[in-house]
Amino acid sequence: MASHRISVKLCQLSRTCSSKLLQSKCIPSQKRFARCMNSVIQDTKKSGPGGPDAVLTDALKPPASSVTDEDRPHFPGSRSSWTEKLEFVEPTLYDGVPVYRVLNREGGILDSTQDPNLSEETVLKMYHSMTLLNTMDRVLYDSQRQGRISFYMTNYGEEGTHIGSAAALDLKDLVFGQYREAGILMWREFPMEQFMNQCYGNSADWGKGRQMPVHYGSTEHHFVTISSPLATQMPQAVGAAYAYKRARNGQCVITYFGDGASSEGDAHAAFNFAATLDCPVIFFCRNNGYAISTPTSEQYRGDGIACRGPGYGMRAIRVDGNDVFAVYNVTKAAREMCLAEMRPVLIEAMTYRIGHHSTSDDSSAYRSVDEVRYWDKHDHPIGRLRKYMVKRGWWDDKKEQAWMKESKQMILTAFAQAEKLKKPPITESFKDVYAEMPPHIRRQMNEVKQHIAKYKDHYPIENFEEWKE
Ligand SMILES: Cc1ncc(C[n+]2csc(CCOP(=O)(O)OP(=O)(O)O)c2C)c(N)n1
Ligand SMILES: [Mg+2]
Repeated sequence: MASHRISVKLCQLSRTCSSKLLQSKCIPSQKRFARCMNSVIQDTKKSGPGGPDAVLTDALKPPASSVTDEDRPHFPGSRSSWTEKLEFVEPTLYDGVPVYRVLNREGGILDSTQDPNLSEETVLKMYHSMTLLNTMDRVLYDSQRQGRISFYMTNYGEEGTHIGSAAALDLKDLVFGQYREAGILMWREFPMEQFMNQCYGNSADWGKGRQMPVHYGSTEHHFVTISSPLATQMPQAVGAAYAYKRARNGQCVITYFGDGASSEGDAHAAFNFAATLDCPVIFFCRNNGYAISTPTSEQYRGDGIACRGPGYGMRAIRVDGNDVFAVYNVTKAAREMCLAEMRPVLIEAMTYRIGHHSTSDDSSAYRSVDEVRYWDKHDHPIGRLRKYMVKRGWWDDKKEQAWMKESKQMILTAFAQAEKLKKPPITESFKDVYAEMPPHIRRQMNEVKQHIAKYKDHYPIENFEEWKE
């Protein structure tokens, strides 16, 4: 429950601060409020997230105040006090939500109370999943460059956010991803052949070749099919969480989204619906510094995404996304809170997108090679976990070499098989929207069939399976 306490504590910061100020019967000047907030953050740092915790206890208590209910404003929904000072709330009120971490850059545990104490088997699975994802990205990225698939998006640098969160969830928790979360599926053992089949859009693809590459989906893996329009998955996730709450099925919903997606109207609607309807949903923001070429400095003026949580009446936490154990701890705690209290939680995982946005992008046009190199060489989630494992005697160079060879082979075998398969029959694109095909869709399908039959020399029909009917 240590991880539970850190989240509760961090997200009660502003309430604690207000309660401290109320206790001293003062109306906060911004400076005083900022000082108070900083002292709370310092207390938090000192006592440690799981340590003895006066701040947390105070925060959870209603503020002891001589102000009676009669003295307070009675506006509907109001929970504040009166002031006779004309003061605007400054956006720079406090230093910012701190970044929770467990591992240092050398793979050492900073505070033993925060060590999730995962078994060797689990840590190995984490490492295998992160590196497999990394190797798969290299193979598929290169295959796009060679013209074998149409498009690809790598996950470089964000492996810690995927695997740390996936490992903390129950396998049946429902995932609504954005598009850069293949690691969740990797953890859930989505078959390697399926990754390949989907990117090739071949006849063995569970999505029947109807989606762009990387738009995976699997009912069996409780992973809703990716759709490209940003943030549309977020209100959908809230709706699913509301249904889960009503069904009392003991599962929660998680939705992933980027720093860019968080500016979409859908993100705000999702936050507010989740908070007001008390939905068991985890909002997991991968803040990787960029939305294609737009840096976060142009994306928002506030303190990132985490600070929006209290604005919507939602708990929030910021975590080092390159620290797989820290991500694991916060997601586990968020899941427990979601289900125990039927409330949403917002996680902002700080990370860095090492690759280009997609194969349609060239990031050298808007960021320096040195910036990218820093994250690749000095603060990489995989390197950090490897150092931890080496320290424990669980990993060494020999094992690394053997695993790299084995995993690359596994990927290349699946890749070669996928490439051999034909595309699904063209008629598949007209099916599965309606249980029974309506006449207008059937008419369109027949027109396409006649067109292709007439102009077959102009189409690579040999790459497609023949339609049956
Ligand atoms: C509604 C909508 N607007 C614009 C786009 C084009 N687009 C695709 S990805 C992207 C950037 C998203 O950035 P972010 O959410 O930070 O995710 P990241 O790519 O960094 O993982 C944009 C603008 C889109 N897909 N949908
Ligand atoms: Mg981004």
